[in-house]
Amino acid sequence: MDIKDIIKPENIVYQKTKLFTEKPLSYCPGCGHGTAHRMLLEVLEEMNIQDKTVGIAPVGCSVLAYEFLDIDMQQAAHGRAPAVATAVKRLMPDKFVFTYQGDGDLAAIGTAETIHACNRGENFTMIFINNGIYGMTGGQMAPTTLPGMRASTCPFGRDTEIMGNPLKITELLAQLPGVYYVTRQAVHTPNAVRKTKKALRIAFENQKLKKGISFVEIVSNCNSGWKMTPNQSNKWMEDNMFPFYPLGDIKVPQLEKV
Ligand SMILES: Cc1ncc(C[n+]2csc(CCOP(=O)(O)OP(=O)(O)O)c2C)c(N)n1
Ligand code: SF4
Repeated sequence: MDIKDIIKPENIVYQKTKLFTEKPLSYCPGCGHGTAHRMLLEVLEEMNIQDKTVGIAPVGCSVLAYEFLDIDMQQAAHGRAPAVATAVKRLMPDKFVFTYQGDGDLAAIGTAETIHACNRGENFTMIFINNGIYGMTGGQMAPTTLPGMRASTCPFGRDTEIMGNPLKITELLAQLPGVYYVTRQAVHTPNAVRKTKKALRIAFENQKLKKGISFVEIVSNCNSGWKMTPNQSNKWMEDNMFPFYPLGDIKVPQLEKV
């Protein structure tokens, strides 16, 4: 039987969103970045806001996000995405603006930009991919590296006596008055993917209502940096990352009286 006889429109139940470009993703097989991209694009498509959205790409493995997402994108220097997003949103308030950043980008190099944009209550969406290390540059320790977790700059595991404690930046940001909605999700199982998509939808709906920062952390794997197979890394993430970074909503707005 010819493949064309199988792939008929009526047989297709799931396919690549048209908001992905034709560029093959540069991520390692098994990495959560690609799934996170897809969920983001599905939400933009379902809200029909793809022509009104500007994404700010980071430095890190997702530096090339502008090659993969077929929407308007601006690349920012490492850690500066929230500052660039502030300018874009203020100059074009009718646009939907989001940042997409790793933990090295958002919680280390861009700590100041992150905290101040959140504290000011800028009206955009922040997507934070936390894989516990600096993926792109070879798996160095990040502020998010767990106690005892191995990284290329702490090959015997993070010793908090010497290297300090991990930073739960998401909980910290939730304390700030300019931050409206904070949630921590994952993309390693179909159920987790569904919840992430719902969270991203809420975040963009909040932006429509001009509510301030909506912050979606996605705890993710870096199977290459962790030196594991994709399956091992997902299991390791469940056993080690989730107890320290529990999934679920952290700050949910109270229902407003109508
Ligand atoms: C100011 C600055 N410092 C350091 C670097 C080098 N650098 C590029 S990517 C990267 C790590 C990125 O890690 P992360 O943000 O966690 O993203 P991931 O690759 O894990 O997705 C670093 C340190 C840089 N480009 N600019
Ligand atoms: S190095 Fe890690 S974060 Fe980067 S693409 Fe590979 S698995 Fe993903």
